[in-house]
Amino acid sequence: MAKISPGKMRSLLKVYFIAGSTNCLEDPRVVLEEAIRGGITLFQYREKGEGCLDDHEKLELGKRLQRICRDNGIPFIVNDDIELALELNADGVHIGQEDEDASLVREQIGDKILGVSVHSLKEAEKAKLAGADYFGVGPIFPTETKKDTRDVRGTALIEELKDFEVPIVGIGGITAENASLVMEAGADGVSVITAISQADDVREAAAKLRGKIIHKWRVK
Ligand code: TZP
Ligand code: MG
Repeated sequence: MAKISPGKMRSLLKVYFIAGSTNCLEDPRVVLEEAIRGGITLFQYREKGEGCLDDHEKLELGKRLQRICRDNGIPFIVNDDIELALELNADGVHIGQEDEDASLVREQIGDKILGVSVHSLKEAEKAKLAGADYFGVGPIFPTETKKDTRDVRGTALIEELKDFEVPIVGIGGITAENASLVMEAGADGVSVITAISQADDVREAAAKLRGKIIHKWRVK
């Protein structure tokens, strides 16, 4: 697989759904299927938080969610766990600043998609040099999902990173109501956990978010 082009990456980032078993109100497989029906463009398997699955169970759920993504043409990204990503032959990996060094991860994953969370211009420069395919920027708005986040920064960093030529996705407290602010600041897409995984109607929530994005920023 050749390295993803920035244009293709930008189109995949539009409605980026992130979830693991602890985020979902029902079977994560059902949630993912419904989210796909609603029009998500990319999925990240993030098995974290109190009561999350480990080892074999984490691998098994990953396989099942990856199968659903494959059957529906949605690329499957693994959060943090490089070993799991390689074992599953996932489409990519997303890492934070507390995880392994991005250059080392790039060496291990070859041409797979590499997403890196950045919180400053300096971190962004380093991630770009390491070969990041996209930046995750956040938390944009307050979030209950991740307790150890950096300070809420609004869209300021997205605006600063606009001319970096690396696709950008916003994260943290994003909903259908505030997604336009993230896009207007210059992001290529929005990534959400709660807005989709905890919705009464997952499909409708994903479709509503997609509707806000493609209203102005058409998915290619
Ligand atoms: N990184 C920064 S904020 C966040 C992560 C993983 C959580 C986003 O979750 P939500 O529920 O969409 O606010
Ligand atoms: Mg991490």
